[in-house]
Formats: sequence, structure tokens, C-alpha cells
Amino acid sequence: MESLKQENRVFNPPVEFVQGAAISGMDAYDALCAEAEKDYEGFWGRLARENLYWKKPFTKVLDESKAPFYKWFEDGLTNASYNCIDRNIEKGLGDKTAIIFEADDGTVSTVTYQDLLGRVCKMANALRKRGLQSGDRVIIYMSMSIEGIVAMQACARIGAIHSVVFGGFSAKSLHERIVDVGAVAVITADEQFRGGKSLPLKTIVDEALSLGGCEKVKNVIVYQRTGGKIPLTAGLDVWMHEIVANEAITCEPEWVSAEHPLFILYTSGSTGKPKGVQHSTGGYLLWTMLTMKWTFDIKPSDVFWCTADIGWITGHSYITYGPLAVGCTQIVFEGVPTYPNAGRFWEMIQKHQVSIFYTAPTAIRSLIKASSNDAAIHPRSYDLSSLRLLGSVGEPINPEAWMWYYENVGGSRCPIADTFWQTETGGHMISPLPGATPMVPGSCTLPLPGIMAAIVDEAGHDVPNGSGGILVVKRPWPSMIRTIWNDPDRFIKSYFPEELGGTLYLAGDGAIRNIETGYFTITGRIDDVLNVSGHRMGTMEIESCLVANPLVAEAAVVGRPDELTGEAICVFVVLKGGRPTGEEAKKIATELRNWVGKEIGPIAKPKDVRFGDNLPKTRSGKIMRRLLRVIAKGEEITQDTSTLENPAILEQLKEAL
Ligand code: 6R9
Repeated sequence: MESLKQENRVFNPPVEFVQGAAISGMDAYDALCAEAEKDYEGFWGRLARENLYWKKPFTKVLDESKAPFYKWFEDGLTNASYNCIDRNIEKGLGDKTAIIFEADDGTVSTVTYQDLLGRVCKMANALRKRGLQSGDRVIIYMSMSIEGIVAMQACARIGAIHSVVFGGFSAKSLHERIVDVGAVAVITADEQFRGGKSLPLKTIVDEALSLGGCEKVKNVIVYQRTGGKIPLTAGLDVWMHEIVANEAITCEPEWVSAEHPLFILYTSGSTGKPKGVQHSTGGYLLWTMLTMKWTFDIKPSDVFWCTADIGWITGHSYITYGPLAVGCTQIVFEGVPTYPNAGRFWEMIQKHQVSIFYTAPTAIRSLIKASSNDAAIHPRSYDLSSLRLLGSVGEPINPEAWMWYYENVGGSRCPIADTFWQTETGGHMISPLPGATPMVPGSCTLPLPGIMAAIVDEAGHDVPNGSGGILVVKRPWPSMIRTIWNDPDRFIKSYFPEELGGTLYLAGDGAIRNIETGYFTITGRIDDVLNVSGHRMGTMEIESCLVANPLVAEAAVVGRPDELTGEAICVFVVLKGGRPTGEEAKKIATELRNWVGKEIGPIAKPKDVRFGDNLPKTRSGKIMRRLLRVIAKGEEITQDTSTLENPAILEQLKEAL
């Protein structure tokens, strides 16, 4: 963190970039901010009219009468799929390539906007024929594919609400989401290809459905990807290619209110149960489009590549919706950055002439490491001259990784958009604008126009620049979370807490602004949420999973900084049968790691497992997590441990296996 605070190198956007940019120079940025400041509703109303197609125009921009359940453009009628596909065809882009799909094994296939329309309509018709209606929830459990995007767009076309579950989640996590969302259908694939291997999907769906409470699921639609042998249940399971075969390539969209839920995406919070973040149709789509234009300065000739998975919000906003809504050509990649070797990203940028590349700091750090002793896969060994803009998302990017990305990938010529945002915000919140904002490595710089971000203290009062505090947003914005599915009280408590006055949106991150420039630097989560390789993990979620294991009496989970993954999961465990040592401890640690992998998913596997006869607790019985964080880091304990019930166990917990 020290290096972030002291960072003072400034990189100005290149002159040619500024000249051609949608938001050109800081004066243009300031003018937009001033417009929003002067007439907030007028600003958003103008943008919504200019950017989206409205079947019926809205008459009111923002309804705050039931705050914090804000409503935007509510009486306007629109459809996300129509905006993303049909409208581009009407503009003459029917023959333009919408998606260049590169499979794990390197096979490339492409679809034009016209092709995409046909495929989405066929799927939408098939869904309708199987009884799906507007407002029904559909779980999508697929890997990266054109079919995954078609499934999402087809749901949007008929007003069904999709909930995509990342293909790396376990049967239990999938089951929890199917039940919570009340899904009537699941769309999946037989298997997925990743890094040269085929991994199961459909059998995990079967396992999830067998866990009970999924009676509402009447259809399991299976995309045949690998051809692997999977059992099909008559009356429930159908092949995607069979149900779409005879469907028409046109389909009247369901015209929905701008407030109609477009999707629900589960994310980790500070308590055990994942939160179903509900997004709207109109406001959400507007912001994905605007940020494609502002942050990514998207141009008709661009080849855009966001390396996220459709199972995360980044894949929703910057693969399925934003890029299509602005009519651009994008890459969709099935595989992993290290297969067949760690030069895969650079090879693909060269091959497809990618001009805008958007990835995560974790990926960058792992590729720095891989290429440090293998010149052949170093970005310098590829022709990356097609690139004009880079982006980063998911976690803070450390200045060293920023510099490497800037110099070696961007050839010191491409601006980097370090985009701070969240599942709940729907799109970018704080980011440099590539044709305007001078960049400082490690800082996400300034809020986008219309986003009233600020830093406050624990009572909700503004803090001066230079003092750290709690990141909040002072005014509602169109793409914000609408509620937590099935849990409106939790929505209010999590995001508009009473302690801050009840009107500020609480992001859950700490931040600090530079004294002179006002630039924001995110200092990390202030709640019990970890960020491992850009994936959000609730510590409570992992703790409840561990204590569900028959061997475990008690567990505490903390994060510790990790060079590669940003944060690593560190768990402290008390076993029912006493503290294990030596080989036995190692064996049980492996068992527990696999248990978490099986229960939640491989991304939640702890890196470090330690055993004690007990956990450090205060006399009132609270686990002292702060102390555990110090131990996890391997640092000396300097704080007062006199209130500890049982100081002796600290020595046990310091012992790494
Ligand atoms: C889009 C996405 C959100 C959390 C967020 C913050 C961290 C994301 C960041 C960043 C610093 C950035 N985060 N982008 N921290 N700089 N550019 O990642 O959504 O999975 O919900 O995670 O990720 O901690 O609160 P999500």
C-alpha cells in the first residue's frame, strides 16, 4: 500500500488519442461533469434518449419516492436484445462481425449481427414454445461460447430474467442459486473445454437438481459442446440444437418497462449467503453503452476483447451487453491464458488485430511471472501494434504490474483504463478516460461524469483529500443494483446503512484521494469480503462451509496479501478430535481444501490451512480476526493480546504446514 500512496509518475494520454477521442481532453470531461451537476435528471434523460431505442419513450427520468429503491425511465418501454442486435442491423451493420469466437484448441468461428439475430430469435422462440414467459428466471451454467451469449440474449428478448452461474461453481453453489432464484429452466452444456481438458457441466447440473427443492425446473437445455457422454432425462433434458432446429429466425421482442429486471447475478457479501444482485433493463443497458463509448472510446473499426467470463459481471456488461449495444466486433475466448502456453493472449491479439484489450491484474501478474524466464512467450515477441487502449478490472493494479502492462503490452503508447466498479454498480464508476485523464499507476483516478463518488468517515461525513475513508456514491445512477433478489431488507442494510445516514451508497471499499489531484486510490475491501484473483469471496461463506465438515469444530477465515492472486485465503481450524501434527495435519489440510473446492468451487480453495487447539478470542468470545490477519502475514504481533482468553494458542497458529 505504501508504494501506492507515494506513486507520483504521471502519464499523459497520447496527443493522437486525445484528438480522436469521444471525450477529448479534460475540458470535455469537466463539461460533462458540470452538466450532470447542474441538472442531474436532465443529463441522464438526454443520454437515455440519445443512446437507447425506446418503443415507448419515458416521461419521467428518476423516481425517488421509494428510495433507496430508485426507478429510472420507468414508464419507457424497451428491450435489451433489440437494442443490442436489431438496431445495429437497421443501422446497416448486418454484415459486420459481431463475435469472433476462439475455442480452447484455437479453432475460430465468427458470427455477423445478422447471424446473431437469427440465432437469438431461434432460441427465444424455442424458449417461448417451452412455456417460458416474461419474468421467469432461467439459470445459465455454461462456459464461454457464442451459445452462452445467445442464451442470455434470448432470455432478454422474451423478458425472462437470466441468472448466470460461473462454470467453476460446485453443484452445491449451483443448487443454492437455482433454489433462491426460483428457476424454471437451466441452460447448460454437456461439458466444457479448458486448457486442453474437458470438464463436466451437465452432470453437475444433475447433481444440483438432485439436492431437492428444484421442482420448478421444467427444462434443462443442453448445448452440445464436447460430445462427451452424458445421460439425458426424458421429459426434462433437451438438446439445444434440436429445440432450435425448426424455429424461425425472427422473433418479436417482449417490450418491457425500463425497470423490468434484466438479470440477477449472485455475488459474495459479508454474511454466509450469496446475494442475488438484481439489475434493470434500461438503466443498466444505458450505462454499459455509455462506458463503452467513454471509457473504451469505442470506434467502428475497433476489435474489442474483454477476457472475463460471462459468469461474472464484467462478462455481462463488457461481453454480452455493452459491446453488442454499440455494434462493435469483439473476441470471445473459450480457453485460459496459459494454454497451450502463456503467450496465448499476445498471440490472439496479434492474430485478430485486437485494438482494445481488457483484462485483470491477476492475469497480468501471472503472465509477467511466466514470461520472465521464457522470452518466446514475452509480449515483446509478438506484434501488438494493433492495440490502442488497455483496460484493467477486478482488483487494485499494483504500480509494478501497471508499468509492465503499459510498456510491454501497450508499447508505452496505449492509455490504461484502470476501471473501478462492482457487480452492484453495473458498469464502470471510477476510471481514467483514455483521451482525457492523465494517468497515475495504481490509481483509478476520477469518477465518470454523472457518478457522484466521495469518501466519508464512519458517520457519513466527507473527509478531506489525503485522509482515507469509506467509498460511497452520493446520488443514485441508472445502472445501480435495484435490490437483492428475495431480500429487500438486506439490500438496504448492505448498501444504504443507517449509520451513514441511509442515503449514501456504500461500496464496501476503502479509498483515499490525492491531496493535489483528487485522484482516487482504492485501498481494498472494508468488510469480510476477500478478493482472490479478482473473484469476490465471503469469509463467512468459507467458514460455514468448513464447519459443515464432520471433522471441524470451528474455523476462521482471513485474507493475506499474495503476489500473484492479490489476496490469498488463509484458514485457521479447530478440529473436533484435537490438533493434528506432522503428516496427519498435512493430510487433513488437503482434505479440507478439497472439501471447500467441492462445496463452493475450486476458486474458494484455501491456500493456507493451520490448526490450533482453539482460536484467539476475546473474553466475550469474539474471534480476533485482526490478530489472525497478522499471523497469516507472518508478521510479529505488536498489538495488545492481554484481553485474549488463551494467548498460548497463538504459537500453534503461527506454525505453517
Ligand atoms: C467489476 C468487478 C468488486 C470489487 C470492488 C473492489 C474490487 C474491482 C477494481 C477493484 C481496485 C479496481 N475492484 N475493480 N479494486 N481497483 N479497478 O470486479 O466486480 O466481482 O463485484 O468485485 O472488486 O474491491 O468492490 P466484483
